[in-house]
Amino acid sequence: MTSVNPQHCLSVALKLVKEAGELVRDAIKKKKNVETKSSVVDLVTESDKAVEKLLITGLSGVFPDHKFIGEESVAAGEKCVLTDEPTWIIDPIDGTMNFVHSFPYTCISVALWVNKDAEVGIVYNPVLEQMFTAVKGQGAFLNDEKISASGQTDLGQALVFSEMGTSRDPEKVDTVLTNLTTLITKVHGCRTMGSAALHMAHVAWGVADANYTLGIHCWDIAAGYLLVKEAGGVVVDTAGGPFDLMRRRVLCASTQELAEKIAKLLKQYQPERDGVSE
Ligand code: LIP
Repeated sequence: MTSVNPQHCLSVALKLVKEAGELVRDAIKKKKNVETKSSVVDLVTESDKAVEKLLITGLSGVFPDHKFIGEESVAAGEKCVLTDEPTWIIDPIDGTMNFVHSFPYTCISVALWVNKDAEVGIVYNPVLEQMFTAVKGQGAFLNDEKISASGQTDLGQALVFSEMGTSRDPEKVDTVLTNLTTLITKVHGCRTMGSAALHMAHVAWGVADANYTLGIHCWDIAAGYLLVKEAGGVVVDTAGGPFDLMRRRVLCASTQELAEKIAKLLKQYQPERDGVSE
């Protein structure tokens, strides 16, 4: 089994993520060059590309044998393959739509997975200066203070986050709206803030009780997965079964009981897996 020194990996990645954060904090105030990818609302800017380059260059300089899955590298044609090898999974700007609008709910998401399990997770909102970190087995932290999931089990008292997504496929859009219609009268509140990684970080923080998204990519949720688990929450498939990072479906919650209650209510949707063409 391949092994890494997770604390060393965390400290190397943290330094680079803070550097990248300065770039995002500066760029969010300025005019952006926006391009579209899979749909007219799937956006990329020069900052997404610059942050990904900074992170991959910096990490591969220290860890030359490690592999990478980066959102913008995959968009540019790189393979999206998760093996047992140490693999950094990077979303340089999660919440690009928010970033484009200068809405300060956007983040850098960096995770290290080894043997197909998460070892390190970082989600950083550089605008609000919120640094969420986790190392497997060592808890989850916000700006170095330990955080915990809320422990909520009551659906009627739960604040539930979800995402609209960037697909405009009618079946997908219908699924998103059906699920909101189902949940709105059963939960305390529904929120959709525009960054799946931050949603998961907020479940870990205990200020949201659950988050689900259908059609999400591995780079949006690879770090949030570890944050939620290390904060005492659960991460499962949207139908309630075991979580599969490449399946593009995630449901996380403060408790197993709450996750099960939400999973039972959700209409399901299965997009093409990440890395399916490999
Ligand atoms: C986006 C996420 C958002 C999700 C979109 C998309 P990007 O990531 O922030 O939560 O709904 O489908 O994946 O493109 O901003 O990194």
